[in-house]
Amino acid sequence: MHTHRWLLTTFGAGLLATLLMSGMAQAGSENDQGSSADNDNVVEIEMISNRFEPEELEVSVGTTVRWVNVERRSNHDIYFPEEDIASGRLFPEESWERTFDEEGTYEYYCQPHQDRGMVGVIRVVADE
Ligand SMILES: [Cu+2]
Repeated sequence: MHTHRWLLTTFGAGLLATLLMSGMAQAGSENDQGSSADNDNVVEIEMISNRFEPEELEVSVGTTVRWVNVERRSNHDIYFPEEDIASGRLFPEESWERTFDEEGTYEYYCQPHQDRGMVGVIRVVADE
């Protein structure tokens, strides 16, 4: 009885620690100015079939965008040439986030597949 409960607690804590650590590993370092305290404001973009889905996205200021690689094997990255911000390679099931704290148009692409049209744009508009 007691042993069983202890095991559950230990496993739970280990799982939590793993989740926390993987979350930290994924958080970008260059783009953390705004630090996304409000995590409810997250919009996802999938990387699938060498495309960003959706390719065009409009969000309000303060939104965190999360790119998720849902491919079976291909890896991709996210690169913002104007700011020289890069995610690094994302393998299947990996993700990367960026919080947008300023209005503007943010064009990006996948460096390995830019010439195949793997491009996207985020439009960040005022929060009303
Ligand atoms: Cu790609």
